[in-house]
Amino acid sequence: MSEVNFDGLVGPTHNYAGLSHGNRASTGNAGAVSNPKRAALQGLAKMRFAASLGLPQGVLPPHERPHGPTLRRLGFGDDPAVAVQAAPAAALRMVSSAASMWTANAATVSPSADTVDGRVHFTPANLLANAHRAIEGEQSYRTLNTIFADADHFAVHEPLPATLMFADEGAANHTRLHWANGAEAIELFVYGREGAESLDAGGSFPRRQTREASEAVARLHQVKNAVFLRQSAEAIDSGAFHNDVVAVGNGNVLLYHAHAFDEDPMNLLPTDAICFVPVDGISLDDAVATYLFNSQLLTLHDGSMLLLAPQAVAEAPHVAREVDRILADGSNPIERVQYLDLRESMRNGGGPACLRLRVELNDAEREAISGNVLNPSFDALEVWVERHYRERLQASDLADPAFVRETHDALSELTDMLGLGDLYDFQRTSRGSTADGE
Ligand code: SUG
Repeated sequence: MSEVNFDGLVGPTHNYAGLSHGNRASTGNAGAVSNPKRAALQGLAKMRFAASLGLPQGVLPPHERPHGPTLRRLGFGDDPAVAVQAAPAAALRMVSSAASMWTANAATVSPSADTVDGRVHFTPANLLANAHRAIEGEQSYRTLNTIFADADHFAVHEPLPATLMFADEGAANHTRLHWANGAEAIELFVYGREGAESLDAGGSFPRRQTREASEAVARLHQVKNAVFLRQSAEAIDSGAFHNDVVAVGNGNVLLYHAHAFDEDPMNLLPTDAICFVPVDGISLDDAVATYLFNSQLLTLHDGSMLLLAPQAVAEAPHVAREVDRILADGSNPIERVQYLDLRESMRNGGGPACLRLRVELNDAEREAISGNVLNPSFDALEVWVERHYRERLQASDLADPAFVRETHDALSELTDMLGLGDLYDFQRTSRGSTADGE
């Protein structure tokens, strides 16, 4: 089995709308002018770097934005290019967000080695805590069903019921730890509140994921070995709206801020098998400001691990020193760090690890993938971005019908390039099929 990272392509509508209460970067950059082209190219550079290490790299297409189905359901009519002129600014921001780029929130994935029926299971996240993200589940379900269509190998479940009791944020709150050459594994499900608690559970910021949602996903996936752990209130109130802002696991290594969890993970996970790397040399505020723990932890071919970290870590000397300490510490396999500039998308509060959905696959499963999404041509994708993306985008542009047509043209060309057929609602309706196509 090997891990394939499916990175989300940053969509052409990438903008700073300040939509995520509790996500400090998102609210702090509200109203700034964005550069979608640069954001997409920075994301592609990350994919290229991972591929240059000899690691399999996949890509997931952005969602249709503005989201035609939501505009239609809200009474703005069938044609998104007309609807954007009638929709008020707040509705437009909601249906135009490019947040689907953060594919760590697209779904939770359990590899076949972990599941009773021996299939890879996917549950698209319902992302209920934020209106602009709650519209993603439907498209994520369709996209994953298109790519992982082979029912002998894959099971794509529907998103959990759309109630706050089952609010689910996907793989950002899920880590698979494994050892003994993959023969032993635990899936760690992290949640922020009990379903019966209010969204902020008496704290400052929303607790996006419920224990009930995590348990339902583990049940649906028939996970043989699942552990449930609550995020600390302190971490969420410092701006760690997802656990992957304060912890990252890979192989048998769990790297985490010492105050990430409500309970010491050493109490719940096998201490003889897992290499715990708690970090208490930096504050939660520093962790959130630099996104150190939102690094990707990658296993290289020699078995050592590389931390693919945001540039902001390198620029904060005391945080970078903490990284040097981790690298120098011979009791963990993390040996290298690579800093990458993902600033454009990070200004919305999503770092390197948010941009990727990890799917561990064996050879037969890899063969069973549909579409040209695995190891695509990064050259061709860059050319596509250069041709279609704007370098400046601000709120008023979202109401421009020409911009809607521009994004549709870009997305149609992309689905052709990736061999994904009519993936989007606007493609299905314009070709005369029903909204759901089936
Ligand atoms: O859900 N930001 C995303 C960032 C998601 C990061 N993902 C992980 N940690 N895995 C969010 O808060 C901001 C959109 C805006 O403000 O325009 C936003 O949706």
